[in-house]
Amino acid sequence: MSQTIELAITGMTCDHCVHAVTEAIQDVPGVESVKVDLASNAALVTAMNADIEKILAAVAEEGYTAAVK
Ligand SMILES: [Cu+2]
Repeated sequence: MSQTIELAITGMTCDHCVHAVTEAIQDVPGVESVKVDLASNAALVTAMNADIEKILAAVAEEGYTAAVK
């Protein structure tokens, strides 16, 4: 079943960052949707059997830090 994961993202400063984080998370297998919000430094991810560690690693690869809220 699909789950909703709330992430706190640190390091984002502009829309480019939002785009980079969105793309990185979207590429993780199982991820269905991503909504990244710059103002609250948060990401709402809907995923089906996705590996959360992989989502966190994908964000880290882009140079940002993600943590499950
Ligand atoms: Cu930026």
